[in-house]
Amino acid sequence: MKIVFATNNAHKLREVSQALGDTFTLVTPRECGITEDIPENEPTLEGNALAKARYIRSRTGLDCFADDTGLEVEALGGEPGVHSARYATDGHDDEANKRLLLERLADKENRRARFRTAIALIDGDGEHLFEGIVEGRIAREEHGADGFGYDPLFVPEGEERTFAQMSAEEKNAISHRGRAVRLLAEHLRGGKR
Ligand code: ITT
Repeated sequence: MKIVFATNNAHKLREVSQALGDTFTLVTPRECGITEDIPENEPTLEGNALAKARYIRSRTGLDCFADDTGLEVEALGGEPGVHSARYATDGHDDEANKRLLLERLADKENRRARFRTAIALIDGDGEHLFEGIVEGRIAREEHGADGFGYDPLFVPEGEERTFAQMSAEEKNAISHRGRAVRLLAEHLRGGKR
């Protein structure tokens, strides 16, 4: 089954392909000839995921889905949330984002945080949303070299290691994205297309 995954993030693509398994062949926007940045200016993760999927649907007419993810930190009132990619700068500067997060939490005892992923799918039946959440905390310093983005700072509940210290399989088994993708896969396998 071929489906377009509306992302320019190679790490996400790897995680999602692994979680979906061999039944699905994921095609990227680039492989469909779409090279421009896909707009994501909505105030919510769900809104951005839908906007990305709608953009690809209108350009290709193909079944497609998009993922928008945010890190929601309790002591920061849910920030960076939907602004996670552009927290410190206008670009996707992971190092600056992690530095700013540690700075803002420097005097905070409450380190509770969660990752939340919204996946929007557009298929023959219309639009569908799937959500995945993992609770955890922000470490005092970075640990590990795997994963991407904020992974070196995020310790999921019940663990001592950050996501960046886990294998891709371990992260997918408990992560926000892994959870949302399993709901997506269930829907797709249910033949509701
Ligand atoms: P798209 O092309 O799919 O939009 P993106 O990198 O812009 O890719 P998001 O807007 O969803 O993706 O990501 C928001 C931010 O959260 C960005 O800084 C990512 O590095 C970070 N992020 C997303 N998923 C993550 C994960 O599983 N672990 C750690 N950081 C993550």
